[in-house]
Formats: sequence, C-alpha cells, structure tokens
Amino acid sequence: MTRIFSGIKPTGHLTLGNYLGAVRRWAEVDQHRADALFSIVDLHALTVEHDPARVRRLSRQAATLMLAAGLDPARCTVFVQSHVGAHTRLSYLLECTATDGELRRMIQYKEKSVRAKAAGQSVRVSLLTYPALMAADILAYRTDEVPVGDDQTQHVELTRDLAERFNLRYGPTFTVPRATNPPVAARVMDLQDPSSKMGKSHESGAGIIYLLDEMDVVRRKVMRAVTDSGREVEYDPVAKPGVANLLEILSACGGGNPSELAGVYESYGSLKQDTAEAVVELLRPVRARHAELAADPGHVDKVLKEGAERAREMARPVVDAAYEAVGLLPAG
Ligand code: AQP
Repeated sequence: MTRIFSGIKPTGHLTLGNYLGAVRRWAEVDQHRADALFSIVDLHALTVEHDPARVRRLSRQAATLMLAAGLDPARCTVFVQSHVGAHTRLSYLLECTATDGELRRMIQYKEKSVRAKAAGQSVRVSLLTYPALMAADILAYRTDEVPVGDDQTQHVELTRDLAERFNLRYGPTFTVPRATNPPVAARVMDLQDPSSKMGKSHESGAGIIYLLDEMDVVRRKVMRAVTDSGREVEYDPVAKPGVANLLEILSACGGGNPSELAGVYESYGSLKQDTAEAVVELLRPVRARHAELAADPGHVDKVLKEGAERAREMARPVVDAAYEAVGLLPAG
C-alpha cells in the first residue's frame, strides 16, 4: 500500500491556504487511498523566534482542526513530531548526508534568514538544517508520496536527493519519495499581496483567511481583496494575479476551472461576492466540528498519544537500519 506523509507547522493559525493546499485533500482523498501519516511538525516551529505557550496552543489547535477537517484516526495516523524521537535521531544522519551548499540554496532559508536579519534577529542554525529534519520526517516512514502545496516542493526534491545519495553510499535503506500537489490551489496567495503566499506566520492578517475567522470576517477579507487594474474578469496569473487568486479559490471551493469561471463574471464585485460565500460555506462544517472537538481536549490528546505510538513503531526499524548502515554499533 502507498505510504503518505505530510505535516503542518504550528507557526500560526491554520489558513485557507493550508486547507485548500493540504488538509482538505488529506481528509477527502489521501487517507482513503493510502497508509497515511499526518503530523503537527512542532520542531520546525522552533527555527525562528517563538513564544513557547503559543506553540503549545497552536499545536493542539492544529490537531483539532485536522480532525475537524475530517482526518479519521481509524484511517490514518495523526501525531506530533516531537513525540517521536526517531525524527531528530534520523535528522542528524541526513545532516551528515546533505552539503552546506545544498541547504543554503533553499528558497525558504534565503527568505527567512533575510527576514530574521531585517528584524534584527540572529539566524538559527536550525533554520539552515530544517530541510534535513523535514527529510527525516519523510524518510523515517519509507514514504512514497508527500502531498504538499508547491511552496514545499523544493524541500521534497532535496529529500529525494538525500535518500538517493544515502542509498548509494550505504546500501538501500530509504524509499525515494515524490511530492504531489493538489490539482487546484497548490498556492493560495495573500489577498492583500497576491505576489506572496497566504502563509500562516505572515504579519498581515487582512490578506489571510484563517479557518477559525468569524464568517463576517471572511466575507470582509474577500470583499477587500486587492484586485488588478482594468475591469474585465480574466484568468491571467501574471497580468492579473489578484483576480486569478480569487478565481482559483472559487474553483477550489466549488469546482469548475478558473478560466471557465472567469467567463461567468462581468465584474470584480460579483466575483468577490461569490468567492466570499463559497469560502464561508466551505469552512462552515469545519468550524462547527472544531467547536465540538475543542470542547473535549482529552479526546484530541488521546488521538495524538495513540498516533505517536503507531508512528514510533513504524519509524524505529527504518532509523535503526540507517544507523547500522552508516557504521554505528547497534545499541543491543
Ligand atoms: N498558501 C498556500 N497555498 C497552498 N498550500 C499551502 N500550504 C501552506 N500555505 C499554502 C501547505 O500547507 C501545508 C502546511 O504548511 P506549513 O505549515 O508548512 O506552512 P505555512 O502554513 O505556509 O506556514 P508558515 O510558517 O507561514 O510557512 P513559511 O515557512 O512558508 O513561512 C504544506 O503542505 C504547505 O505546502
């Protein structure tokens, strides 16, 4: 059976981008067709300045939202990365496989290190080594597929390179995974700045739809989305990125492809109105289920505990084999 791994960082409240680009597909498709693991990758949230209490709160919230979105612990494994020691154990071996140049070429490292410096902060070593930990997250489970939004494709490509290099040097140990992107909304853009991704850790809340935003707030954010000059509704991501983003969101909510949808609208206003309502309807059941689950944190904790136990069992033999392959004495 195909093995799938994917994760979400507790760096902010989950956004429409996380939902359309990842979580919805995990729930609707991936958990039904594969042996899937979905992780709250909390260690990755420590690569930039963070507030410990907030990370803890966001981790539980992310888990609750993942379940609210339809992940079913009877079908897939939902767990917190830091509960499974195999990830950091394997990460070190992959740091010994990756090169400094490879890690420095990662777009996310470049962008985030520039951002940290601009904010007068120092750049943590873990920001540079982040892709080695992400590779460990994936390779520890002999993962075949990694469903991600296209912002993570470069990291999955590096994971492939590291797996191949390791296998070549030390013998077949890891499955070489591949990234899969959702058919639409692989990259939902910020409504106020359609040149940048709708990212949950980004500052401008006005351009970001959070899954737990009140319905009126969702409507207001969509209605105030930046559109482009001209009046015609066309699907042209280069010339009209704001309108294209709305069309992609609408398409992801209700079907129909963005170019066809463009032909249906005569004004930006009516496009925004329909997009706002489509997003509100999409999120309504998730919010309702979240409210039920949030009232029973013991249930979420139990799911995470059982998920971590399953994940540990799966990862242990793979990581032990990797330790042995590089020449380390078995612990006995
Ligand atoms: N805007 C997006 N459009 C489509 N997919 C997205 N994803 C994230 N944003 C979008 C996908 O959601 C999964 C989990 O994302 P993440 O936690 O790794 O990243 P984030 O939500 O973008 O959080 P940050 O902290 O704001 O990230 P960065 O590091 O970019 O600053 C992934 O599958 C991701 O592709």
